Amino acid sequence: MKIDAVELRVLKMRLLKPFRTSFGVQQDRYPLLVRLEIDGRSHWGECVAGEGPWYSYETVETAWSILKGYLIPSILGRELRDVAALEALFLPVRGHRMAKACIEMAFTAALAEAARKPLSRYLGGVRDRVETGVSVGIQATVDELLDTMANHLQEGYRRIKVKIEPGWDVDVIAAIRQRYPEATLMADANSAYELDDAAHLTELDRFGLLMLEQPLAAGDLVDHAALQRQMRTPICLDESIEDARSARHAIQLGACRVMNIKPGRVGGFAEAQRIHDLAQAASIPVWCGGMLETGIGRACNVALATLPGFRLPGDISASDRYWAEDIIDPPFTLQRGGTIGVPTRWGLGVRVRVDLVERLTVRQETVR
Ligand code: NPG
Repeated sequence: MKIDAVELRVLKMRLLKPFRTSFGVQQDRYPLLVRLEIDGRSHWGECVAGEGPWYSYETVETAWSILKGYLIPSILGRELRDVAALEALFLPVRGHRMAKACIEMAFTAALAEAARKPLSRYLGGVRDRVETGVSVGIQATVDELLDTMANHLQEGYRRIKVKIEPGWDVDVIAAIRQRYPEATLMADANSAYELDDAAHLTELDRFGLLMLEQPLAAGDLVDHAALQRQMRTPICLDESIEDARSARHAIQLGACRVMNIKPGRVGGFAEAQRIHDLAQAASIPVWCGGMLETGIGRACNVALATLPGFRLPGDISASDRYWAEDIIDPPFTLQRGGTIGVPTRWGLGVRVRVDLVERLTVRQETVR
């Protein structure tokens, strides 16, 4: 299979509600899309890099530059038998896994289509619907948070994740627990704490949280292991799991009891599967996180979440949790039991609304 051209686009999309984490507030999202041209057909992918280097060193700008300058030229016009061939050509580029992932995922969807399989089945998925949760940003007041939660629970979401940071943590979780003693609840700190905060974080143990996600710095597996030894609540790593190697190290050190795998963060489906397999072998449950994707990235996340080790609900909410209008048709909707249906069409499985993509585009370039 040969990639004849790659089109890069940045869209500007307004979130229905601003999303606040310990990094800051996000109102507009600028998704970077790629469109691979293979034998006259289009195959879309989405890069999850953010606007600034907060969650990761990668940004929309760095991804664009690395894609255009290095990754795309290394693959254009070459015969690529499989994903391993593509990965081998990307290997000399250090890091930049978000930039690599969007091409890898679009290419894998193209391979699935050529094999006449839905992406989920092509990856080895075993489910036709995936359980979803919802991630709730930091709110101005606890009452607002409780109201937002009430709405999401009523919509049918089964698991609620709340963002925490110093000053918005133990008391907030206590208030939620008082109102919703039974809710499946977890907290995500996005690296907002230090190991010195261990005694404070341990207070979270009394709330029966499903997990505490990424309390300490990305890459700090040693401190996470020390914290996990002190806490009953399972620690889940997200930013720290950059690739299969860091996943292996996290397991060896006992740095976590759960992993969040985002294919768009770790370099694509193949690396995500390797992490999944390592976690499976170590009996560590995994789930699929989200990066406020459009329907294109969401379709990739849904497909990955059908693998057997994805035993916990993901941050794969319905399109209408993020966007007034998603760029795919039909949009993802929340269905019975708080699940999302897995597309059954071959390849990516969703139709991209090219006219809408055109209208939202703020930057575009084709590399041949
Ligand atoms: O539902 O897509 C979603 C958002 C889930 O909380 C979520 N994502 O830290 O995992 C995270 C966080 C995030 C969003 C990180 C955007 C970076 C960018």
